[in-house]
Amino acid sequence: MRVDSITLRRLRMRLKAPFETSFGTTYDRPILLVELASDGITGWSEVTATEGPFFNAESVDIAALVLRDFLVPLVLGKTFSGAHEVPAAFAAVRGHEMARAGIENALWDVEAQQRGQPLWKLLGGTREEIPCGVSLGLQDSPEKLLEKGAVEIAAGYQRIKIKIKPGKDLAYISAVRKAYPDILLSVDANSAYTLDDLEHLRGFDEFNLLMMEQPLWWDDIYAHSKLQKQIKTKICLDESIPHLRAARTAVELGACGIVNVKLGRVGGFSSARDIQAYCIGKNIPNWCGGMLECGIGRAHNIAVSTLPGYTLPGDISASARYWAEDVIEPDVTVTPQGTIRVPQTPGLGYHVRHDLIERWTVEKQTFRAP
Ligand code: OSB
Ligand code: MG
Repeated sequence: MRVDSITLRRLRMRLKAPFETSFGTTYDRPILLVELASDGITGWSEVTATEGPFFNAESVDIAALVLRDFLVPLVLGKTFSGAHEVPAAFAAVRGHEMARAGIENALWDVEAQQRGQPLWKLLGGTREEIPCGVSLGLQDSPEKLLEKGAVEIAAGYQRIKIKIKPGKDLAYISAVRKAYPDILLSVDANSAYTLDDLEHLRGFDEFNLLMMEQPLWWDDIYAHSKLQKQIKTKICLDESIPHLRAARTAVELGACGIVNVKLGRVGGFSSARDIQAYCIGKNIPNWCGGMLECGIGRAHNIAVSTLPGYTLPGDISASARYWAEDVIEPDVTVTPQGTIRVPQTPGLGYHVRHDLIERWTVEKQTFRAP
């Protein structure tokens, strides 16, 4: 596969409802898409960076710059025998995982189309139906949270995750647990606590949570290992795991019992597969996290969730929970049993709506190989 051209597109998509985490509220999701042409085939991917460097050190603007000045020149005009060769081409660049994933994942889409295979099969996926959960943003009151939760439970979702932060935790967790004694329930703090909160966090143990996601500093695996030894609830790391080396450090230090894999955060499908292969050998369950993706990122998330070891419901929910209209066809839909059936057509498995993407594009830059 020769990389003939790469187009970076900026879109602005309005979320149906604002999404609040401990690091901020998103109203409009800035979307950065990569359109990669190779041998007459177009592959798509989504750069999952957020508007500012608050989830990780990346942002859509920083990612676009790193792509334009450093990553695109490293692959443009080059020939790859498989998308798995892309990480080696980026070896000199440190960090910027979401930007890297943008190119690598688009080439995976090209490769799958070229081989006439669904992307999930090419990756080595084994599951044709994946379990789904929802992530509920911070709400104004426990009652409001219960209202939101009821809708999702009725829709069949298999796990509810609630965002928490100091002052918006115990009352919310206990309200949901009381209303639903048996559901899979987890919490995500996005690094809102410190080790000084140990006693408080230990109080979560009584709610039989599936996991507590990223309670402490985004870059501090050691602190999580200290916390994990003193609480019963399993810690799941999200922000702290940008690559396999971090996953290995976390597991060996006993910093978590579960690892969330986000395709962008770990730098793409190759790294996600490495982490999955390592975790399965250590009996550490994986699941796929979300970054409020549009249909393209969502389709990639579905593909990675078919890998062995993705035994827990992911944060992959229906397009319609986020968007009035999505950029793929058909929309991602969830069965009444809270699953997504994986597509069977080559590549992404969804039709990319070029017309809509073109209409919503606010900025576009194409780089062509000579
Ligand atoms: O920590 O999982 C997270 C959204 C933006 C940034 C970080 C996170 C999230 C979510 C949303 O929880 C997951 C989704 O896409 O539904
Ligand atoms: Mg998280």
